[in-house]
Amino acid sequence: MTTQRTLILLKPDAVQRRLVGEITARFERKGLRLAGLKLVQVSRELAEKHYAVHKGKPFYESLLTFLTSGPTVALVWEGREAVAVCRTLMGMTDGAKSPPGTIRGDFALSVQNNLVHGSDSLENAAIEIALWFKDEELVSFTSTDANWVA
Ligand code: DAT
Ligand code: MG
Repeated sequence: MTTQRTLILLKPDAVQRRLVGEITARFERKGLRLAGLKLVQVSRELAEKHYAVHKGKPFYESLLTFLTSGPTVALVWEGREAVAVCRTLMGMTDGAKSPPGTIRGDFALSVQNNLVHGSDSLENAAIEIALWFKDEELVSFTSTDANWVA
């Protein structure tokens, strides 16, 4: 069993559209364990670091403007194969192409305003968690249903 941690962001459109509870519930119901949670007004500096891999792309500036346009909820989820599991729950980047049942498939139509970010590899998850959270902001605990969820 590979227990992993991954970073999820509920981006400013999710907060503005009051979808924080709905989206968080999907990760919770899957059986993932919450290890970190906070509301952040993202600075330009943090947005640049977070999306450094996209620097130079045509949508880069617009993406930074979007991520800094309002509060973002940052979460760390923990559990078996958490990185891939979260990406599956999110769906594809383009909301219009994302299948129903996924977060983006159910609630997003846009490519940019697609509600959620999720780390795309275990390596990037570690880098992103360190970028968004201090060690002391993360909590490890045994959930009471651990034997049932695996
Ligand atoms: P994902 O968020 O699915 O990992 P990504 O890492 O390729 O997607 O891109 C980061 C974000 O940038 C994505 O959530 C939305 C935006 N984006 C990606 N491709 C885009 C495009 N062609 N036009 C506008 N925004 C785009
Ligand atoms: Mg990505």
